[in-house]
Amino acid sequence: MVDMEWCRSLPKIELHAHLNGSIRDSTLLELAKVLGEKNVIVFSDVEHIILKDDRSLQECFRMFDLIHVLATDHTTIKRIAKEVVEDFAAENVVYLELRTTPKKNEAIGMSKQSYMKAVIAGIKSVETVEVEFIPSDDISKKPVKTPPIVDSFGTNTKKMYVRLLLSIDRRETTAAAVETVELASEMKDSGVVGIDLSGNPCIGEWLTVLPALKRARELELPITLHCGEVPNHKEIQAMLEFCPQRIGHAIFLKEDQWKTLRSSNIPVEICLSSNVKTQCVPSYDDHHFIDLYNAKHPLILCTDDPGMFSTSLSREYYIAAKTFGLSKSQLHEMAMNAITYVFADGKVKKALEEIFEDYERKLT
Ligand code: 6MZ
Repeated sequence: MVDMEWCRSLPKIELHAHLNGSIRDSTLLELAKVLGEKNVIVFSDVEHIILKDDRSLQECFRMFDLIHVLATDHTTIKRIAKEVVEDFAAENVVYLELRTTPKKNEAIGMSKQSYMKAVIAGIKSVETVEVEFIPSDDISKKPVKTPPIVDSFGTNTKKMYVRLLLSIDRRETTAAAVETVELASEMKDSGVVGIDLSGNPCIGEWLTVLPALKRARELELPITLHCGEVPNHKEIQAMLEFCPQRIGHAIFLKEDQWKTLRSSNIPVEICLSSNVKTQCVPSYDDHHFIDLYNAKHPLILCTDDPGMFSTSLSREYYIAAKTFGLSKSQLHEMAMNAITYVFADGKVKKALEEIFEDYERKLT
């Protein structure tokens, strides 16, 4: 029988997780308390907002604005990047493609570059698992201080691959979006493997970001787009015609757009809890996951924002199993298939295949 413990023991690949959507509630509360003491915010006003579980899509974006106030400076960014990677490692995530929007804040001397430096410093300071971050020749030989996580199945997370996607926020200007793309290209040797387009889907225009996405393509940066989180059919059409390497969500597609998606074979990053909690999908039973799954369309189960939606990747696998009656071997196959869709190079894919083969050997 599939239970949470089994889902946790399964090696998993996370391809759609936003850094600032993955912060622990305890950390957010701690940061809010400090800002409350400095009279920057009123703690009692934000405490219940942080602890709220169900948020509409628009409430989520208001929450992100609050999170960006709480997690502003380099030290905090470093801390949250470390904690987020450790939390994914604790769920037996063996490859994490973490995405974040590089931020500029002149008042505190932050540039998009220095923001990313802080994120990387956080990833490199992880202590609970050996993190392979920069391509393997630079692999950190730092000893792991805390023993690796061992579960009752005898599997343990010894090593985790982490790569980064730089996100363009839909609020940004073309120039700011191009700046992010250029930065991503400069950082190809520092763990950046692609570009994401995200942000409030009710804000911004496709044509504003298109030049930046075309530039990313010129620079051979793989692209994933948040597509169809709201029923903007003109934009969904344009996104499908652009033919990115992956898309996230894919909720509000019209019949002919489903057909285009199906024939294009663009892999879909599926975020069950996010879609249901934001009420973009009425219930787990109604989720389009099962149509894509039955059609054997490439898909990857992801969390989106484990902090925001109080979930984990193990939990998303468990929800999929419970809702759609998937067996252990189906979940294992789905987790392993994700290797094909990672943006990292062939060497990493090979290493991931070995991790899954090793896991299978231990089971038999
Ligand atoms: C669209 C989302 C999102 O980049 O500051 N983000 N964009 N749809 C979603 N579904 C719920 N969840 C998160 O992480 C937070 C940012 O990620 C994007 C938003 O732009 C949000 O501000 P970073 O690390």
